[in-house]
Amino acid sequence: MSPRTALLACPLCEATCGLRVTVDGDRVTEVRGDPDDPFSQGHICPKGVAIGELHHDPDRLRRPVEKQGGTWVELSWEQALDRAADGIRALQSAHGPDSVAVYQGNPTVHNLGAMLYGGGVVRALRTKQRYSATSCDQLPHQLCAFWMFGHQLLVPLPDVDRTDLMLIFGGNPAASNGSLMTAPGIDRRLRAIRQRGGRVVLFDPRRTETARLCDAHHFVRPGTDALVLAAMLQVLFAEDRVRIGRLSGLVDGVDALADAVAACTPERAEAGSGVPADEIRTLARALADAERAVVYGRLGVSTQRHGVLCHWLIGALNLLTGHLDEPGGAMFTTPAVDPIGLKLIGRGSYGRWRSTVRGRPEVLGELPAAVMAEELGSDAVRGLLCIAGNPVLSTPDGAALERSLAGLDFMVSIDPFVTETSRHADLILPPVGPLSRPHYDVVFNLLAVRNVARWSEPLFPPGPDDWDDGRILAGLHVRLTRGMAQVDARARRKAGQARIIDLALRLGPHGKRLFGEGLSLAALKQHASGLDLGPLQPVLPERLFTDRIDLGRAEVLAELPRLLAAEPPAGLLLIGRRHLRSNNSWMHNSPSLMKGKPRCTLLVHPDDAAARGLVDGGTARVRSSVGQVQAPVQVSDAVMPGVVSLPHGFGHHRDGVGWSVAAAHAGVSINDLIPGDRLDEVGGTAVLSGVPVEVEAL
Ligand SMILES: Nc1nc2c(c(=O)[nH]1)N[C@H]1C(S)=C(S)[C@@H](COP(=O)(O)OP(=O)(O)OC[C@H]3O[C@@H](n4cnc5c(=O)[nH]c(N)nc54)[C@H](O)[C@@H]3O)O[C@H]1N2
Ligand SMILES: Nc1nc2c(c(=O)[nH]1)N[C@H]1C(S)=C(S)[C@@H](COP(=O)(O)OP(=O)(O)OC[C@H]3O[C@@H](n4cnc5c(=O)[nH]c(N)nc54)[C@H](O)[C@@H]3O)O[C@H]1N2
Ligand code: SF4
Ligand SMILES: [Mo]
Repeated sequence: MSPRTALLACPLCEATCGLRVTVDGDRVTEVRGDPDDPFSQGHICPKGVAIGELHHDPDRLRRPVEKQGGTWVELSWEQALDRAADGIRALQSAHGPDSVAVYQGNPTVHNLGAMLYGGGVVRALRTKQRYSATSCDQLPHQLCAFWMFGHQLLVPLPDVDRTDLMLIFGGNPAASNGSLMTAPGIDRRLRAIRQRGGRVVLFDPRRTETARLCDAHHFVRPGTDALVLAAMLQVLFAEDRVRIGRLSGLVDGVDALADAVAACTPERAEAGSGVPADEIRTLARALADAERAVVYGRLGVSTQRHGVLCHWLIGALNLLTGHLDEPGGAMFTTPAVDPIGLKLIGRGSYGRWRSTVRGRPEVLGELPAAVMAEELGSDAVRGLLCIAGNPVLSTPDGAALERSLAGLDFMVSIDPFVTETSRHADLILPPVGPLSRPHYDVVFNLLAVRNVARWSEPLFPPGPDDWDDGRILAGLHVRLTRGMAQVDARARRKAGQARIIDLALRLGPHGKRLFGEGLSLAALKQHASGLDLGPLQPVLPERLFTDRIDLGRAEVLAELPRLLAAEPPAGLLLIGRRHLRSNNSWMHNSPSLMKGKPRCTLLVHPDDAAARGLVDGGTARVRSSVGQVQAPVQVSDAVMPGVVSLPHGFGHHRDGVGWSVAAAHAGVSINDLIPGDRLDEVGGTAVLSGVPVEVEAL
């Protein structure tokens, strides 16, 4: 057979690049960016290039396996799903629905089958023990969206392609490829801001890869961004520069916000954060004066003690300078498949139940991942269903979580690999590789900086025994709810996911409805490289789920006096970092991505290194309140004095892990240092950044 070329969207990160994949027989021989994709315009990163390696990875499980006497034994899908459902139901009938926990990891949102069928399984479990990567990630964005606009998915996105001034807090798009702004080729898009005479300013405790693309970079002490943001608002109020514009009739709570930030002058913010007061003042005025400007905050300001407060203040800055829902500002999508309209996820909720040990409130239908180790270690919880997650490496106090997992009565992982987490399971249900499933980005088209749509067919059609996440989850759902043969049948029909997307496209804002012009799956398939539906459009007030936008929410603003009163932490503060050639914990098994120097190193500022006798290439012991690790030292003035940095997602040395390449680059897990007791008091997000540590030379 001669080589063929296929077009598909990369499902590996939020950028959703179009790929052009060359295939010879059943092997991928080359992957390039698709130059005809109107959104990604040929952009590709090393992970996209390696997607064939991931798909063909010999360590990827091909069939379900069960642990029998310490070894993994293959089962048929029917046997495996029966045993999974029986095990879960047995625990729940003996100990109640909450005795089985569920954790959903990050790849679920990159996976059409998991998006369409995961919710049903979670609901069928009827458990309050629900967890996901959200509470180690974007929860503050969603909680602010829920409280400000009435729906957790109404997350404002920076209109990077039209803005003239962009302030970035705690994001490193040059490494992450952009997050909560699906914007393939983000480097080019940021450069374009400067080429059209605009400015990009970065706030980060590390001078990152993104700093090179910016006009200015400011070190900010970890966890103190809210001071800088509050001070910008203080300047706007003190200098009478608030101009809401078109939405002014809708906004409440402005006086309460003004009172809350009044004490936070730029000088006070400088003392706490290290960001110069003059610069805070200048940037606040520039935001107020610019016709097109936006403040954007990401993971570094989400996974910190004041994550919700940070995102609240960012939202307020965009709104009060007239840049919310305006071109070049913070905007919303009008997605062709609208998960809000489809009610794939509810509007949001808060405090409907509490965790059993610490009494932490449910937030957006989940308990914080930071309490998972203690909840799963308590008598209340006996079992776990883990869907596309590796919480042992990605949630706080991973070592404690491992002890809890080891003590469970029953555990099922839906995962293609034997990971640090799934090695504790009784059953592993492995979905097909990324090139054997259909794809539509239900989530990331909602979060994109343009309105776009793209459908991908499976490149290697799955065989009868190759199940994707949708089929696995539907099969489990049927067994958990007993009977309902028609649901089972739907799951088996290969066109199931395509049909749902077709209907969703027709019913969506660009849709054909039942007759007439507009989008359907057939129409979308005419655009093999994806369809551009134009720049973001203003959608407020129509898309609001509240009558008014209230900036004065008491439990959020009450955090400001606490922050102002807080003592600056002594000693070194630990932050994380991402690398272009990795993806959380699970892409360290690709030989081409792992080439080059070891990456799991501790970055230390030269002054801090000298004070501790640490030398470049030497080994350091890093100790926190919950654990210690040893890592090679990399002395670098790119980190702020007083700050050290270790990447997350490493620690593959654990026994029995099925990742042979990753095990050879094991590294250590930063989450063995991160305690579970530090949470954002409002949202419950884990504090992954700014953790106090001691570092000594070995
Ligand atoms: N200290 C620290 N901790 C962090 C972070 C940090 O910056 N610092 N980042 C946090 C963030 S942002 C996130 S999103 C979380 C991620 O947390 P998790 O989602 O728990 O972890 P991942 O490492 O993404 O692991 C994903 C798992 O899914 C499996 N997988 C991959 N593709 C598929 C698929 O298509 N289907 C199924 N069923 N399984 C699949 C992989 O093999 C892997 O085991 O980590 C968080 N943890
Ligand atoms: N290559 C690669 N790409 C990825 C991933 C990956 O693991 N590897 N993960 C994907 C996922 S799941 C996500 S959620 C996104 C995340 O996307 P980003 O948020 O862009 O990713 P990070 O690189 O973690 O950027 C966070 C930045 O915050 C900084 N920071 C830490 N603490 C603070 C603080 O207190 N204040 C401020 N201002 N900054 C702080 C860190 O130094 C870091 O540069 O990336 C996605 N893309
Ligand atoms: S940037 Fe993201 S979507 Fe694009 S090729 Fe890389 S991993 Fe895939
Ligand atoms: Mo994430």
